[in-house]
Amino acid sequence: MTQDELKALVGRAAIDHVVPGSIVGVGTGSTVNCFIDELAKIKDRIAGAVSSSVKSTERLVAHGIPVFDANEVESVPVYIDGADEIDHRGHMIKGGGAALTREKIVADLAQRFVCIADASKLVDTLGAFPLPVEVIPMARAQVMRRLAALGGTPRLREGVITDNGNLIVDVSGLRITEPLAMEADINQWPGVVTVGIFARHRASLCLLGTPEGVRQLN
Ligand code: ABF
Repeated sequence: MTQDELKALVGRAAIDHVVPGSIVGVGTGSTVNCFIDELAKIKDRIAGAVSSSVKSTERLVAHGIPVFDANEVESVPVYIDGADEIDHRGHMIKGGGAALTREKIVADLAQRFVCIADASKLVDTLGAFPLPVEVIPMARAQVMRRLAALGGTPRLREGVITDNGNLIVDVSGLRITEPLAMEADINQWPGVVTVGIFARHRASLCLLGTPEGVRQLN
């Protein structure tokens, strides 16, 4: 099966985790786009969605799915989102789609986080994928110096401004053996909006698309 076929497979499988009548938390990326297209087929059985990006909002609206502002809901039963990497404990690197801040906001509203990913995303240790960090423009140089001091190679993601008007720095060369600690450390640097380590908001369940079918990791 191609990677796109694996994404479609898990996009379909995630529908089983949607609570009827609820507002669904919806992530960002090509795998989530498969989920959104499947969600459209049952849109009469849900109240709507809370979205993690302008791109996902546009796709949801195009399907006629009501999109609620995050401030209109106290919580959602489930958040469905992809990942750039996920380890065996559900810790993730996210942000390849530059939506990490709103993704973490919606994940924080959710009772459960169901990650949907093709098998290529499963790793033993996070870090092969360059870690995205959303930063306030004024702090870019200082945050890059701090990331280099951690042993990484930071690079500004050229030509990208996030939905929140900020910059993205991608850090390669990190081996993230303590994701919870590193997330907490980088998060509190002045100028960091969000670091793309999802350890505090790790996935409750991962639906992994493999040639043998959908493998559930939790
Ligand atoms: C999103 O899922 C991002 O955090 C991450 O970059 C992306 C993975 O994209 P794709 O599903 O297209 O591989 O939540």
